[in-house]
Amino acid sequence: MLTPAQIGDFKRDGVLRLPAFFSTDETRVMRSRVERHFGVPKTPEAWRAAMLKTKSSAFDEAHMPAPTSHEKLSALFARVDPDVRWTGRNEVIIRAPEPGEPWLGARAPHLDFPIGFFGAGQPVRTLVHFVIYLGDVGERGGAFMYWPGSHLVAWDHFRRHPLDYCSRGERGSVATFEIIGQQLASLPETFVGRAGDMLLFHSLLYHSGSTNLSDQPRIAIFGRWGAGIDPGVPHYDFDRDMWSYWSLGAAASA
Ligand SMILES: O=C(O)CCC(=O)C(=O)O
Repeated sequence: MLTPAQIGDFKRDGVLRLPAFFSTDETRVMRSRVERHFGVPKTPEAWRAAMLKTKSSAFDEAHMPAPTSHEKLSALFARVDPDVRWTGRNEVIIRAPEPGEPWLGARAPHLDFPIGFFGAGQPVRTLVHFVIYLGDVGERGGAFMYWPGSHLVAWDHFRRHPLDYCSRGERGSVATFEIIGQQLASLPETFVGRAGDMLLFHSLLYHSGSTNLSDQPRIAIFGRWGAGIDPGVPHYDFDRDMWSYWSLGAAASA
């Protein structure tokens, strides 16, 4: 399920596109559940109003595919790393339709720190994140944007400034994201895709949501997954080789 070429791409770019990973039927069911959660809005205005009234975070995680329960996704994650007992969270993220508004591109480039979102649960050394589209997403339709190779730049930054990871020192996250952003040589790429497509991305990838100028909501499921760690154990020792925390594809080559 993961070829050596895919593993090489993932290590270099920090992303792996998996078109049509979820079937049309499965995707349709997930999407209609999300739409029902928001009261089945029919227009861009109705979507924007529904999103002010209804929290995405209240959408039941049991209705989202997880590496701990969804057969095909579990098999994929076992290929990524057979030694990890996958721990993490999923959430629905919608980018409301704003037709007629100016194009603002990447809205808030950042990388995900495993704090807050995981609540008071077990700390997680996040490894693999994903975006699953529950509808077709075109250019300027609220696509996920990312900087290929930025996970390597971020690792190098945290090697020199380990306290910046999860903002444990003096620098706040916004300043850290700005400094990392200035070091990036690549331009952002846009994840244009179809319903059912999934993009796996390294947990240190620099990324952003973008403006949705279409008349449809961009509905996606985001997952942030990794290895549970004991409280007090550092997420990473950035002096190590970043891939020493992975046995990426070990099962594939076994
Ligand atoms: O909605 C998106 O495309 C991006 C969301 C995001 O960057 C995040 O939640 O970390």
